[in-house]
Amino acid sequence: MVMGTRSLPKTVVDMSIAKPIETKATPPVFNAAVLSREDYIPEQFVWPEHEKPTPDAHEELSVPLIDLGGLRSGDPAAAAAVTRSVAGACERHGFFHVVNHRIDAELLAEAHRAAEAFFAMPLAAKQLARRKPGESCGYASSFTGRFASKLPWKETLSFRFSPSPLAGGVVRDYIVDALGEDFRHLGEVYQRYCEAMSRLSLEIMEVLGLSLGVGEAHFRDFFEGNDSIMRLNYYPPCRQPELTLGTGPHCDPTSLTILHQDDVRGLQVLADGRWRTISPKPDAFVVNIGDTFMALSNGRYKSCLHRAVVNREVPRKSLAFFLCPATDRVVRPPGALVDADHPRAYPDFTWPTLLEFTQKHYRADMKTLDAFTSWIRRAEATAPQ
Ligand SMILES: O=C(O)CCC(=O)C(=O)O
Repeated sequence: MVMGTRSLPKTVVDMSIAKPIETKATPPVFNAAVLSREDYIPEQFVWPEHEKPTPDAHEELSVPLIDLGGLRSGDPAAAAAVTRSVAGACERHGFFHVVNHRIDAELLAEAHRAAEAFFAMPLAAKQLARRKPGESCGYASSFTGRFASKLPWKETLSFRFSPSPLAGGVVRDYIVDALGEDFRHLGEVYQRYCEAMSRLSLEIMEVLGLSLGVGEAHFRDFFEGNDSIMRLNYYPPCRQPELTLGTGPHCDPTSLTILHQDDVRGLQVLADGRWRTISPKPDAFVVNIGDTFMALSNGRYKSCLHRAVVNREVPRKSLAFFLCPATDRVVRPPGALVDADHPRAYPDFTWPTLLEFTQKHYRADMKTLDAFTSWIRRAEATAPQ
């Protein structure tokens, strides 16, 4: 996927915050079928001591369970309770569960089965959809990644989705183009799954708008023609899970993430200075705020550091839908969230610029938004008048 096609002004790159992230060293091929049976993992997958999984992180992070059915019931007391609890979670760490989401259980099961079937294929077959450098769409393993150290113990398949066919982002077509006619069914499954996720994310946007006091339509309208990303994560078992990570610590640069985990634990969130687990709940989606929504809320809602650990025994899968604005939408908080006590925390930007920043200049972490803000402000200050 080429989402961020606009070139950034290279002359104003501040190297103290925008580190070049391409590397010439050749990372090993991540062939899950082979690596998951090796007793010793290649050194590129060994994470530094301070980032290794912590044995005490099995403590559960308590996140509110948001019942969208209760909200739809029209009962004002139920609606007020939901928005209060969403606001509380988003101000603390940005994570919550949603249930009664109206996502068809058979579609969800089919999406997991399709992911399992894809990742079970031989490496050469998966590489037909291989992600190209600088793009965020396609099959990626450490072999195709941008880094040569702290490699994640996983494989992913990502694609773009937009509910506006004119914007491109038709999942079915992307999959058939990349993998061939035999994969039309896989394409159909994720086309339907992404359409359902897009509808659900707009419903959650209504809740977020209410919880921030700007009305249910504001963010829903903003994301109506979203240009989003879907990612299938597959974490093979690892004989030395205490040395590595499936997904390294990061904040999502996107707006809202809707994640469904299979029945294997692995998702951890850094809340109040400690890593804690969010265990799978088959009937629920894990939702979290990303950097772009943090900017839209003028910093009131948090985009929080999270990661995924792996285990010795079984593979783990997760399906992540990342809601992103249409590429020409200016990310700017509603006026009601800006006042003398709450001045603008971040400058205006568009999503492709932030995406390109995280793809080419900065490895997404908990400071992405601050680094991006300094970078934009510096660019503005040095731009010719
Ligand atoms: O697999 C998970 O539980 C987390 C995945 C994740 O954080 C990501 O794909 O960005």
